[in-house]
Amino acid sequence: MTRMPLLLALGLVPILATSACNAADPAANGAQATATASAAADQRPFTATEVSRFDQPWAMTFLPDGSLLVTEKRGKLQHLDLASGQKHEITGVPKVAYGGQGGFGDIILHPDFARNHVVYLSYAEEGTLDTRGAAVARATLALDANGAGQLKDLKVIWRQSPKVSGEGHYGHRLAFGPDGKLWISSSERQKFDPAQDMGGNLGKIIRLNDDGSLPADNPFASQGGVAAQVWSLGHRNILGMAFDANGKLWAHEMGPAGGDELNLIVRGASYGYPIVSNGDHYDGRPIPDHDTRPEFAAPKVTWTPVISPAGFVIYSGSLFPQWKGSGFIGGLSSTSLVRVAFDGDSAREAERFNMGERIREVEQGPDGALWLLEDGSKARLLKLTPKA
Ligand SMILES: [Ca+2]
Ligand SMILES: [Ca+2]
Repeated sequence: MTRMPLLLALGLVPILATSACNAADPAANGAQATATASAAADQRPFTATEVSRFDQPWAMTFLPDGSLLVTEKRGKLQHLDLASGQKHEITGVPKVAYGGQGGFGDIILHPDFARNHVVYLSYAEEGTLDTRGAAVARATLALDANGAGQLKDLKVIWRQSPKVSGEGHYGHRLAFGPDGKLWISSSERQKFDPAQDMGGNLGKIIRLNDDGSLPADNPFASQGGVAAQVWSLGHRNILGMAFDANGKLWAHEMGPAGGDELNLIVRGASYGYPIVSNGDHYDGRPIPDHDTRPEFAAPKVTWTPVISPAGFVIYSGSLFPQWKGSGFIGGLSSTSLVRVAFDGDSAREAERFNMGERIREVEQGPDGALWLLEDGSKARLLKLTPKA
């Protein structure tokens, strides 16, 4: 049986996303919103087709042959051949500390993967005395002819320091920059002050050489210790980083109660947390807003109510030519896909699509389609293509 009739028999495809009102756009509020909603079905620019399902997927990346690697939070790495629909588990993965927000995290390819087959993966790692921390490993991916395979020569090249209690805010998003360096988001583990403490690497964006060694030109290299890994500080929980066509790094982060952020990441800058945030603590205690402390880099976009950003691509394909250069952010609590438009060093939310489910991960496929992973068990892998 081919894949499509099976899916049709299950009544699973295709599903259509609806355009949602942009809360930041006054024109979309009130009576006008009702008229907009009825017209929305005709204005949806894409069709979303279910391709597969995963158990608590967290991240995905495309291989040069067009197949897909997907991490699942409980600790599995899946390889999906999109042509045949065959799914195989990759063995040789590290043991993950599954629980809360922790488990298997990101997976990305070395820039020279086609030649060296090197992948990078992040995960929550158990420590001593009920502590945990994010870890990043590199390994060689050895695929069999049938699409199964294993990770070989796995080596941990970075760890969060210190390991602390709790199961939140690991961050551990990975990206390669146009500089050939490995970039890691290291969130603050819900411990607040470590984001400003250069004696640890929590609440920072980290920049390493591809083998995990320290670049000599990092902004705090002369301080030594873990500070030498740090590119920027004062971050809360970063679940998405992307480089634009000009080589600028953009990262979003979850605010506390309010104050989700999109930041342009500048060498050596502090982004203010937990001293300033446009949100407040969950227990109601206020946090001064960004504009009270101009010495901290202010967000380019801030969201209250929050979108809960997870996953991020800056689109460079041609299948959606109108979106070239736009950023796409998955929304967890907002169950949405958010399009961000950039203008030099500024950015704004340009569009928001209601997806009806929490969106965990966003990728661009080799043919320029947008791919989404929903969050949770039985989460769908969705392919977004232009509406015919
Ligand atoms: Ca990815
Ligand atoms: Ca901030």
